[in-house]
Amino acid sequence: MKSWLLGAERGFMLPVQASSVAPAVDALFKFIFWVSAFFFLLIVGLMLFFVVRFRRRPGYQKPTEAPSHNTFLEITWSVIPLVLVMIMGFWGFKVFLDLNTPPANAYEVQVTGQKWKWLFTYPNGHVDETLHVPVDQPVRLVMTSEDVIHSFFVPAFRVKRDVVPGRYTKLWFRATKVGTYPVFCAEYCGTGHSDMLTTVEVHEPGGFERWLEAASNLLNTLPPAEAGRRLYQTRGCAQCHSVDGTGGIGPTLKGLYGHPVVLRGGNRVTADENYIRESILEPMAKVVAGFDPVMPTYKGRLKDQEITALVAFLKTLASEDKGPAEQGRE
Ligand code: HEC
Ligand SMILES: [Cu+2]
Repeated sequence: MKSWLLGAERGFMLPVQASSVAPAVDALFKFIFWVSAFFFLLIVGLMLFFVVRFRRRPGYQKPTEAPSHNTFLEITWSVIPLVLVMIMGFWGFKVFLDLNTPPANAYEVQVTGQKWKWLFTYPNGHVDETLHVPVDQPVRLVMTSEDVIHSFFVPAFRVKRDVVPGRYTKLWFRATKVGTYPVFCAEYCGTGHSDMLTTVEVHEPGGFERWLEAASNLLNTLPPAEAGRRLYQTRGCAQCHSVDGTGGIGPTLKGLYGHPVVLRGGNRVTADENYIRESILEPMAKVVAGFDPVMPTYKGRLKDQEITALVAFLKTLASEDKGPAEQGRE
């Protein structure tokens, strides 16, 4: 299990409070919890006590008839719960409004949910699989899904919202503590649902801008093969393709470059630069034998320079020894 799931950054009972709304959500939660616990113990405790105390015993005498009602008692047990429920209602409404009213100057990040990962698109076009945000600045997420309903949940921020195909849902928060916190999908969305984990990285002042600058200039600051490795990790390839010879939804990329590939229908091609480029842009054009044509096209989603970097990365994996899962390859 990842260290941030078990690490020191945990509160007692609830996760650490890392956003501006977290204390208010927790206070309300604790109020409702302890009121419920108190009345549960009071009612169940009295019930058990009366069952034992007034059980039928030898020498049982028929009790005198009970009064049909008691106005004072009835008003008391109606007004006290009414007041408590109204407190919960008004308090809840106030917190609800805070949770749903982003400040006007919020920094906006687009979120895409898809089976089974999150993609975060920053205003400058950079796409990442982890969410990075500056500390102490309101951030507004505009979220949508490519396939089924997902739910974006950051326990440390106490925010959660459904991410729905064909429409935008919004959510905002202001992170108050620098650190790394888990992000979950909280809506069962298929086999890979439990893998739909990522993190939100809260940067110290200035750190966010530095990170965005470096991450966006990946291709200019790193050697192509290294940039390709990053792209392989951040653009979803790793979800389906291993680089160590093990199997997956797609063929392993280990030992692919420069080797012959058997296609569906029996044809053979050599995996050169053009074949790899075509596989990324038009996955349906040549489907590898033994695999389903489920790879999404990256046309319009990867720049030429990025594809070149990916090819450079695949070249570094062109080893001679083949793993057991290198189906359709000789
Ligand atoms: C949803 C799963 C999925 C994702 C994501 C995905 N692929 Fe694929 N990929 C496949 C499958 C399945 C095949 C085999 C069927 C086919 O050829 O279309 C494949 C085939 C390929 C091939 C040809 C492999 C061979 O052995 O001939 C290459 C190269 C490739 N993918 C690269 C990539 C790269 C690079 C990315 C990320 C930018 C990526 N894929 C993302 C599923 C995926
Ligand atoms: Cu999901």
